[in-house]
Amino acid sequence: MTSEKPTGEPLKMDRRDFLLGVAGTGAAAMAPGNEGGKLPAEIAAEEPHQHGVVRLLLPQQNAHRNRIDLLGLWDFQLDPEDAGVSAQWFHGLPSPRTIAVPCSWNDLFNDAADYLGPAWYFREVWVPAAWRRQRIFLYFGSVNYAAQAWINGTAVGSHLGGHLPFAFEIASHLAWDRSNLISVRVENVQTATRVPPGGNSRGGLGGMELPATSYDYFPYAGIHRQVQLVALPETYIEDITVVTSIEGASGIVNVKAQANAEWSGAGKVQLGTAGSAREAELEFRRGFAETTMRVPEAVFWSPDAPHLYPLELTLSAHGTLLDSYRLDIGIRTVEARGEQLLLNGQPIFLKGFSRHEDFAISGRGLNLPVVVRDAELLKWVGANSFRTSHYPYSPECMELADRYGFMVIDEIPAVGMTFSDGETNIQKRLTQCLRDIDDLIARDKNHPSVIAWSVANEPGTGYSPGGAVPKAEAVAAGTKFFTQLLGRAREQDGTRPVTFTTVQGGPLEWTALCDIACLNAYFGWYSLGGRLDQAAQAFARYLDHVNSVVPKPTIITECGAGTLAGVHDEPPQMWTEEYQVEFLRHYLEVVSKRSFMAGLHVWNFQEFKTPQSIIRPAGQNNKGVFTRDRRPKMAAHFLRSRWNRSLRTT
Ligand code: GCB
Repeated sequence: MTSEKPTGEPLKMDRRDFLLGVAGTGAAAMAPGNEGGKLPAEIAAEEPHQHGVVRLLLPQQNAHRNRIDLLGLWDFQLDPEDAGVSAQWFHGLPSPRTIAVPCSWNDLFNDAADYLGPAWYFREVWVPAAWRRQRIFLYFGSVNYAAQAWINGTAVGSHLGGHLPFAFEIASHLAWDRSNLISVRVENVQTATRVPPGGNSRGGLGGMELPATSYDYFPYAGIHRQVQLVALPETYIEDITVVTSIEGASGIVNVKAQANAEWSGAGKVQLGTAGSAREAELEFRRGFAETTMRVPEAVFWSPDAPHLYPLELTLSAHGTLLDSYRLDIGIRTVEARGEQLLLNGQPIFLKGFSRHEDFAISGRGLNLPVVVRDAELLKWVGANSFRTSHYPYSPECMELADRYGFMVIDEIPAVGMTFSDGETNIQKRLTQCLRDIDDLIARDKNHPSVIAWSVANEPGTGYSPGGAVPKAEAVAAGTKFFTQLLGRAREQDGTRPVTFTTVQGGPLEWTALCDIACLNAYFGWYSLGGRLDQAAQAFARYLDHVNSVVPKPTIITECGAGTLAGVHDEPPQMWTEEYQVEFLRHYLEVVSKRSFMAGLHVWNFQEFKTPQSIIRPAGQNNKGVFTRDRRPKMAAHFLRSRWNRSLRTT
């Protein structure tokens, strides 16, 4: 067992330590999750490359842009022998069954429950003749993890990494007099150099979990979000960046726009609704234009008043509109200053959850009713914030956060980063993380709800006594890694704080590189279980220690206790609903007494699926305050009574 010392030493007896203690390391490569179909050796050895990827603005439909949703029923086939490419399955699948898109495949088919190897999606689509002179793209909102696409048998591109959008340009491969065949090969093989890494140098989870991962959520695989054919005009808006500031009662809105092909010409920005709209002219030179607008007596975006202004950007030539794009923007500022987090210049306290995109049957697939229900429940319970642990959430979820007024810590899928398995692996993960942060910021930078970027969850040194890499070396490798990754986030967006969430007792050298200290804490669960008074004292010492080393605004980004819904006891025992309430009561008490605390996110909003193991009953992490089907436990009522009191109240 670990001891509680107010130092930088590891304090958390987490499930990794627990399992490693039982099972030792090194079993992950042989783990059952990697057997669900012989894994192609080349995937394990050499990561396929990403090619042909185009970044688009979130597709929308208007007089100049069009899209065809490809959601629905597709043909589907597992490819455990990885025979599909050589057998040319991109022309048609030999013995398909039917799958829903979007959806994870794991909860649909009994024989695919733990399968993460290659699988094929296939369907036909007609492209309207009216699109002939347009730029045409095949767009995916998220495919987990590696995707390769073919149109009519021709490879059009490949992409690595789940949870973020990508597109391939396809017009030259399309047929106009017949239907087109789309096929997509998807796999989510767990390897040490992916993000998140699978069975990695740390031994993953000791090979005792099914499927073997190095993280505590189910590695759902499949086409998880929108798939669309997108038609854009020859000259189109490639990117828009909106940055807002405040001067007295006025909002200042800076708009930067990018047109494709270094286009030069005229454009316009319209801000606000008809009647009260303001306009500014844009002059594009070599594809770039910028303007700044003032909104007197602006309504600033905040959780209490999440006011959005419609912004429309247009391109035109000789009086003819070429393209337009519409965004809803919020005017607000966010800043980490001293030990406070400021929204519109006022100290703010985040109340809410770290979450998961997770639901029975649809898995990690976009499930719009659940997206809406979750926003409603967050409001009901009095939350004003959440973190997109442990990966970017759907664009629809982010849109709702803008509308409902949730302040979001937006995170890339960098869970389980370690620094003891050699420079080559570390560099490969860094390459993927840099790509992820670029793509995340490109996708979400115009959401007023996003108040911080998180570049990782719970990185660890990966050090083990007797291992090849001394601890100091691993810490130094992590420092180098996070200096680069946080630096990249700041380079892409200088207007939001950047951070990552630190594992209890993790190296504070790394936390010091962040603008906000984000801490995950499990005193009273993984250590000092059942002894909540001692746990609260240890937690308080830990917070004060971190603050003495990193005197910055501090947020508890995770704290929670496993809880079986409907199980009660007095006095509270671990796993009972009473214990979860008392656990949270103790944490709120400690946090409320510290002025440097800028928020608390409970782990987790809802119960979620995770690999099967001896510490996760029925393959589920039970720390949810709501059950997996979103029914409140006692703790949800407790939080509601605390959080609805006032914004500042913890
Ligand atoms: C953590 C992880 C999260 C786990 C949680 C737990 O620190 O960030 O992914 O699910 O602990 O319940 O152990």
